[in-house]
This record gives sequence, C-alpha cells and structure tokens, in this order.
Amino acid sequence: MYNRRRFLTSSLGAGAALGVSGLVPAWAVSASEGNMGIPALTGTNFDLEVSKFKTRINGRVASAVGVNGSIPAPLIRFREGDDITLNVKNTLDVDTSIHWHGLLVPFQMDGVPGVTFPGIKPGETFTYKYAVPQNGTYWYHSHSGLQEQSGHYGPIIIDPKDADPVSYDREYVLMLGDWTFTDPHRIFAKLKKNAESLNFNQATVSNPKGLLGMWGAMRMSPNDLADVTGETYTYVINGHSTADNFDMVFNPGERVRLRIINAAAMTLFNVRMPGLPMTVVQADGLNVRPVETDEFQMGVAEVYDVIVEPTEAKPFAFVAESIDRSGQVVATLAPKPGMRAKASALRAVPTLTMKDMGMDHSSMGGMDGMDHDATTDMNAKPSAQMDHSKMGHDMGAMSDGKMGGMDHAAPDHAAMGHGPNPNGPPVQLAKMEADIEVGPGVVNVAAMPTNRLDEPGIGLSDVPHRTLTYSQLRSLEPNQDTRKPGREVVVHLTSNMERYMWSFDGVKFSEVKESIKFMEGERVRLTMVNNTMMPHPIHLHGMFFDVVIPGYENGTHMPRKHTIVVKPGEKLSVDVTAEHVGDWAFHCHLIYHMHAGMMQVVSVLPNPQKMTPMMMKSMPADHSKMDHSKMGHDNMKEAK
Ligand SMILES: [Cu+2]
Repeated sequence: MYNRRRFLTSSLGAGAALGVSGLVPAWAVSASEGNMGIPALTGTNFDLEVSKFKTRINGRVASAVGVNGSIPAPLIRFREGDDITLNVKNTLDVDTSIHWHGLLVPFQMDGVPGVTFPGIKPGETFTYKYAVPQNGTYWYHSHSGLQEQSGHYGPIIIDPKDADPVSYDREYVLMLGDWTFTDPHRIFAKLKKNAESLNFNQATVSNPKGLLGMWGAMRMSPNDLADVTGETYTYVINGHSTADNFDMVFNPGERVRLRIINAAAMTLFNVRMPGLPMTVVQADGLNVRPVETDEFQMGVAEVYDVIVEPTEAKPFAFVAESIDRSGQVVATLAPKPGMRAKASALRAVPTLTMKDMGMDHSSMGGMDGMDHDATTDMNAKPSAQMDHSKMGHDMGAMSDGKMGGMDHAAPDHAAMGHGPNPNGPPVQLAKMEADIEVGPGVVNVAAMPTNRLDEPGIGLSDVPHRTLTYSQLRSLEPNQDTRKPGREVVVHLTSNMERYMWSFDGVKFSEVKESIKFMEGERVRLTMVNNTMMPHPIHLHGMFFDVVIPGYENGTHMPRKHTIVVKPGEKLSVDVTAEHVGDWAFHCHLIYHMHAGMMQVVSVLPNPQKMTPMMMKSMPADHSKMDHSKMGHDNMKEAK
C-alpha cells in the first residue's frame, strides 16, 4: 500500500529537526530528515531513473511514467553555485529527457530533444552537469512526448549561498497536478477528433450572428475555459487527491513557507487558503517584494512561494481549484497530523465576459469574416530558408537519430565569456512583426488587444477578497539590466480550434521555417498578442522575462518570470536580455497546445563583434538541419 503513514512520520521528524530556523542549513539535512511528504535527494550527485511504474492515486491503481518510482519525482535539493551532476537513466522503451525548468544552464544541458540534445534513448544514461547562479523554488519535467502528463515531474529547491531574505520556521513543497487514468495519447487524439467532427456550418446557420452560435462555432460556451476538465482529471497535490488528504503540520505562530509549483499538464489553478492570508515572497524562483493576498491564479509551470502565519490551532484548507471550476484538490495545514480541513464547496462556474473570451473588440476581432474555405496560403508568407523536407516531420519518420550538424560537446560557453555587452556597438536588427491574417491556422485575429496585467486571473474579478495581479509584483533585488530594449519582436498566439491547431504566428512548430533570432548581449522587447480565446502560459527557456508593467516601463525592480500567462485578447510585453548563446525552446506550457504546434525556438547568436575564428566554429545549431523527428510533437497533416 502507498504508505502515507511513513511520509507523515518523516515529515514530523523534519518538523522537529527544523523547528527553529537556522539551526541546520537546509542543504545539509539528510534525505530522510528533509522529507516534506515527498521523497528528497540532497547533495551534488544525483541518480535518477526514468521508468514506468504502478502507483496509487485517489485509491486507484495508476500506471505512471516518472522518476525513481514516485509522483511527484523526488525533490532535488542543492546549493546555489554548486557543481551538480545528474545521471539520468532511461529504462523506458521510448526516448525520454529532463528539462530543468527555470534553471539557467548551458543550452546543451537544457534537455529539449531535437533542440538542445538528441534525447535519452532506451537503456541509455545521460549525464547532466552544471552550476547555476540562482536560488529558489524550481522544478523539472520530461520534454519528450506527453510523459509529463503521466507523472514525469518533480520539484527543485536551490538553497541560497548567502542568507535567505525570506525567513521561515517550516516549509512544504506543494506540486499541483492533473492526473488522468486515460492514456494521454488518447486524450490528444480525442481533442483532434472532436475538433474535426464539429459541424461549423450548422452552428452558424442556426444562429448566424448570435453569440451562442459563435461560441458553438468556437467549440466553447460562456463557461468554457479548459480543453480538458475535471471529468478527465483527478487534481492532485504531491500525487494526493482530496480524498488522500495531503496534510502538513505547523505550530501556531510559526511562519510556514509553501513552495507551490503548478506541474499540471493542462490546468491553470486558482489557489487560496480560506481564513489565512498568503504573503507572496517569490515568483518563479526569484524573490519579490512581499505582497499579501487571498487568492491567485497559477498558469501551468508557474511557481509561487508564499508565507502563511496561522496563529489559531485549527486545520486550514489549501485549495487548488481548476480555472473552469470543474474540479479542485484540497490539502490540509493543521496543528496535528491526520487532521482534515473542511473542504470548501466547489465555487460556481464564473460567467465569463466577452473580454475573458478574447472578444472585447469592436470588430469582434475579425470573427465576422471567419471563412473556413479561406484560401490564404500561410506557407507563402514566411521567409522560407529552412528545408523541412529533411526534418522527418511525418509522424514516426525518424532520421538517423543524430542532430545533424550540431556538435553538442564542442561549445565551451564559460570560456567564451558570454554575457551582456552594454559597451559593444548597438545591434541593429529590424523590428520583427509577423503579419497575421485569418487563414487555416488562424481563425481569430484580435483587432484591439489590450494589456491585462492589472487584472487577476480569468474568472477572479468578482471574488469577495484580494487577488494577485502581475502588476503588483516587484523584484526584490534591483534588475541587473536596465537598458531600454533595442528592438521589439512581436509574436502572435494563434489557433484554429476546430482543428485543434495551436501555433505562433499561424505556423505550427513542425512547419516553422526559421527560428527567432536574438543577438548575444542584446536587450529585446518581446511582445505577445493572444489572438485566441484561452489563456496561454508562455515559457522561454534560458532567460527570464522582465515583465513590462504599464506605468512602470522603465522601473528598476521589474518582476522577472520564466513563465507568463497571456490572457485571451491580451497584448503584453516582456524585456529579455539575451545573455546565453544557444537554442532555447519557446512554447505554451499547456502540453497539448505545445504538442499541437504552439512552439518555436529562440536562437541567441554569438555577437560577431566578440567572435574569434575558434568561436565561429561553435556557433549554435544551424536550423536548416534541425531534426524535428526527435521532438515528439504532433506532425499530423491537417485534414482538409
Ligand atoms: Cu496554449
């Protein structure tokens, strides 16, 4: 049996050992003592094994794909700046990988098959080695196929080298997940199929201009905000459903740090602890000026650390409710083990506004002109410099398995002294903006996208308590790079939901001709326009987004994030310093959106001003030789 009792005992032990903060540095605590309800590994050398295994979720036997036989995978804990070695053995019969989400590692260690390395083959062990200049709460997960949905995710805590500005007496990691007993590939096939079987014409003919027809046409209702709902998912915290009741203990008056990671495949969560204010102290692993709030929405892959200070000796509920309120998971924070907080009832489904649906536009964002026989040839537009015929896009078509032309061992970035180059000549590159028109991959074009950073998450505008907005966040530490961006790159988030097509700039990843180019050392403004009716948590590997908050454009404490939710109909900007040369994945973190094609690669090119012939040799990948077959995304030809 899945042994809750054992976990409980060890988490009590941890409580006793760490009852007074600072007695023992957290990184020095042994695995058993450091247990917070999930298995933990500490040190500098880690052995991880990716396998298929049986576990128990919500009382049912579940077939998982994960690391070291647990969901979540073990907590990996190490210290800022330490040289880390992680040996990852693949015992699956398919390729796997581990991506260290938010960690600033050399790109060869970033773990994205087909972009930064060839993936880890069955039976093979891949050794990751790196040291990172950061601390905080992060996580790791597979970047191969749909493995993440099956449990291949785990938390990372990097303890600060120096004093932690956040003081706390006790800590817990809470990994939110959306478990399914259905094979993820079946879910994806179903999403594709339902989309195609929709009779668009009938819906519009019966109610040509009416909203219901329009929503029907978009496969959405005014209540619909998630592709996959609580009917399919069992929402979990550290692998435990509400029935399993993951419980955490505290002593009244303690400062309890909760490290909350949304490791779901598809679910944005609303997080709250009724009766207990939460003070946000970290966002995506980076310290922020403390903000007290009562509820916040977490996009997939986002991380928030909060401090709570319960003074009453009673159980408190930790509630993670899915954005569409089709389900929730409740954990307990209580003065004694084994207690169960009263779970608040699932709240009523919020009535979404036209703005929430991404349609608060005078022209309906081009929907009037929706024409599904559109003959616009999207392929005629982009600069066609890459030859995808070589990339093996057809499902299952594998090339020789090597990344053509990429030499993964060669570049020594440490020796190349990469870094921002504020003194170098300004990089002159034209503003890049894709022309977006309605076409096969783009059903909707937001005519008047608006900045929504000062709004809470979708559906939270009228809750009777405080809610967190991105615009409230400020970095605790001053920003390292306060230069104004030299240019702007605009990326459109696009879809054709009837065909379950998701893309950037109307081109799904398998058909992308060219990566987005940043120049080493440059400061770029990345502007994202969401032309779809769903929120997308967008993640860029290898660098952080400095969020451009209206009214605080040139602030010195811009909040920095690795993942940001772009709301429906929203246009927002982030400034990025392209510090680390390499190829970096850029994608929506909703796994089926990424799988369907909402992904790109950002290539940070070495600054030619600083290049020697030796360096020229180790330029990042030539994308004309990029091997898409390794990436495991959906390459199916769209049905006509
Ligand atoms: Cu998405």
